[in-house]
Parts: sequence; C-alpha cells; structure tokens
Amino acid sequence: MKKVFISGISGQDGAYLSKLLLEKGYEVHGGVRRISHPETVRLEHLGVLDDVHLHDFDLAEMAAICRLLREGQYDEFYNLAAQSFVGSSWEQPLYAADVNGLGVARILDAIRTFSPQTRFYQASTSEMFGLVQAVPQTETTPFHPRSPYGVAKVYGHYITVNYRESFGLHASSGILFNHESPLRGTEFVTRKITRGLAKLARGGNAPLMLGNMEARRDWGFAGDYVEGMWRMLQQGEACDYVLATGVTTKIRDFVDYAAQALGLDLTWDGEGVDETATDRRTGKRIVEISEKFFRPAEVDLLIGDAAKAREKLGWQPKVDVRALAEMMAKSDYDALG
Ligand code: NDP
Ligand code: GDR
Repeated sequence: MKKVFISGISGQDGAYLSKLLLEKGYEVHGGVRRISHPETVRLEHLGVLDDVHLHDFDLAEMAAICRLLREGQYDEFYNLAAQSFVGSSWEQPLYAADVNGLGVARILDAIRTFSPQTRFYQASTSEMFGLVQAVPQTETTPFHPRSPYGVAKVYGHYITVNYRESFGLHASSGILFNHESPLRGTEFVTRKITRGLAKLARGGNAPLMLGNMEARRDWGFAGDYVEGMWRMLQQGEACDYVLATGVTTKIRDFVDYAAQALGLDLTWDGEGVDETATDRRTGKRIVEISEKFFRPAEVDLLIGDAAKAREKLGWQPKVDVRALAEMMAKSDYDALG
C-alpha cells in the first residue's frame, strides 16, 4: 500500500485528492493547522474524515517538517497548503512569501535530506502568468505575477524546478488554472456568486456585491484537476504541466450561468462601478458593484493550453464552466433548504 502526505488536506483540493487516493488504495496522511476549531468539514462532506490520518502541520515550522519526513518516509507528497486567497496577499505579503514561497523550500529540503525517494507535487498556479503577455498560456509562457501571492508562488515553482535539477528529486509542478467546486471557499468569486444568488433565489433581498466584472478566468472542476496532480506523480520523470480547460469566461457570464440554473432572469444595466443586474420577473436587484472588491493590480485574462498534459498524462477535464456553475448553484440552493 502506497503512503501519501497531503499538506492543505483540509482545503478544497485536499478533500478531493484524499477521496481519489483512498479510492486508489493509498494510506492517506495529511497536515492540519493547530487552531482552536479544526476545519475538517470538507473531508467530512466527502465522507473520508475517518479514513485519513491527520498530523499537526504548518509550512512555517521547519523542524516539524523535517521530523514528519524522516518518520513518515512517504511515497508521495502533495504540497497543497498555501495562503491561497489572492486578495488577502496584499494585506499579508510577508506571510504569503513565507508560506507560499519559503514553505516549499522547507519541504523540498526536508525531502532531500531525510526522504529523497518521496515524489513531490507543488501546487503552482496560473496567477504566476499575471500580466497578459501571450494567450493561451502554456508551460513556456513567461511569468509576470501581479500579487504578492503570485510572486511567492513563482519562487515556489522555481525552487521545485531547482531541486529537481540540482538533486534529482522527483519533483513536479502543476500550473493549475482556476478550479472550483461546491467545496470552494466562500471568499472566491465563483462560490461567492453561487451562494449569494442561492440566497436571493430563496427569497433573500441583499444584493450580491462584486468587484471587477471584466476579468476572465479559465474555470474547471476541482475533482478533475486532482486526477491530473496524481497522474503527474505516476510518470517516470518529473516535469511541469499546465492543467486548464482552454475556455475563458467573464465574471458576468459566470453570474448569468449560475442565475439561469436558479431560475433567475437577469438584465444588466450601467457600466463599471455603476453596473447592476436586476431580475426581470420580480424587479429585485441581484448584483451591485463595490470598489471594495477591486484589487490593487488585476490579472485580466487567463486561458490555458493543457496540450502537454493531454498528450503525456492522458488528462482532460470533464466538466465545462456552465455545468460547473450549475453544480455549485444547485448545491448552495439545496444547502439552504
Ligand atoms: P484552499 O484555500 O481551499 O486550501 C488551502 C489549504 O492550505 C488549507 O488546508 C489551509 O488550512 C492550508 N494552509 C494555509 N496556510 C497554511 C500554513 N501556514 N501551513 C499549513 N497549511 C496551511 O485552497 P485550494 O484547495 O483551492 O488550493 C490548493 C492549492 O492549490 C493552494 O496552494 C493554492 O494556492 C493552489 N492553487 C489553487 C487553485 C484553485 O483554483 N483552487 C489554482 C492554482 C493553484 P486551513 O484549513 O487551516 O486554512
Ligand atoms: P483568483 O480567484 O484571484 O483567480 O485566485 P478569485 O475567485 O478570488 O478571483 C477571480 C477574479 O474575480 C474577480 N472578482 C472578485 N473576486 C473575489 N474574490 N470577490 C469578488 O467580489 C470579486 N469580484 C470580481 C477578481 O478580481 C479576479 O479577477 C484563485 C485562487 O484559487 C488562487 O489560489 C489560485 O492560484 C488562482 O485562482 C488560480
């Protein structure tokens, strides 16, 4: 039986990856932060909480990471832990650098020293591309990150490449475009939209407050993306891969898809901060814009080309953006019933 460690096991991807690896017969271990109220609701939601082994884990704590690797001798290590909300990274840039950047070096160095046979996956991101230079973005598109989050992730990416090249570690970096699910954190725009619209569809009156409606994202389903992570670590040679759907969608269109799934019929009016959406049938105000949700620097357009993953890993996404919006909207609607 293969033994795996997942950092960030309590997060969206950690929950889906745990389920996948348990189904594949792995012994699954994972790291959770020592906080007053453990956040294991996603693992519980997928029915896997009792089947995984949880360990205290923080990316800031080098000695504990060394002990974990020395004692665990894992076959595979997926580093999914991060300060993952881009918006917060301007408020906590040093924390983002420490956890999302140096944290990766801590794990890699512990693997190199205590468990060099462990295969390593780094959760890199399309946020590393940042300022649009070429589309669609591939493994060779230059990086120009636009947030402290993205800057730290570029370090995490290159230190992974460097430890592979320097010490021969089986270390792969997955450059994943946005992927969502009903288990997505509620501060991210897709889940904020589906939860907000579900409340309005259930009779609520508070309009959904959003920021930049012009940004475009390449959105896939998290369940599909964790399969790609696993496939990367099954290859004879470690490498870097983009995972994406190849379709990009404006925030406004995602709102429309989710609204349609909930029987809301939106009409849009105004521009920029004056833009609004109203339900044609009831006249109820559904969306308003607030400057509060705009970012100091924006990533305007993400669209990925996953040809390499398709060819070498046989990976492809199964859920398109409309089906994703519908899945999330219905889940939020049902949860309010
Ligand atoms: P989540 O925010 O759902 O999960 C992040 C996880 O990291 C949580 O388990 C969190 O623990 C943990 N964590 C945060 N800080 C620390 C720390 N200092 N030490 C240890 N653990 C910590 O993110 P996702 O599941 O969506 O994303 C997984 C990874 O993939 C992240 O690294 C993210 O940056 C990256 N990524 C995500 C994409 C996406 O679209 N979802 C796209 C590309 C990359 P806690 O529960 O205690 O907060
Ligand atoms: P992102 O996701 O920054 O792409 O990072 P998020 O859903 O936060 O933002 C996507 C886009 O929507 C715009 N936006 C809003 N965003 C939020 N959160 N709230 C709003 O009200 C709002 N209105 C408009 C944003 O400006 C942005 O353009 C996610 C995370 O999972 C990262 O960890 C991961 O690396 C990347 O995806 C790929």
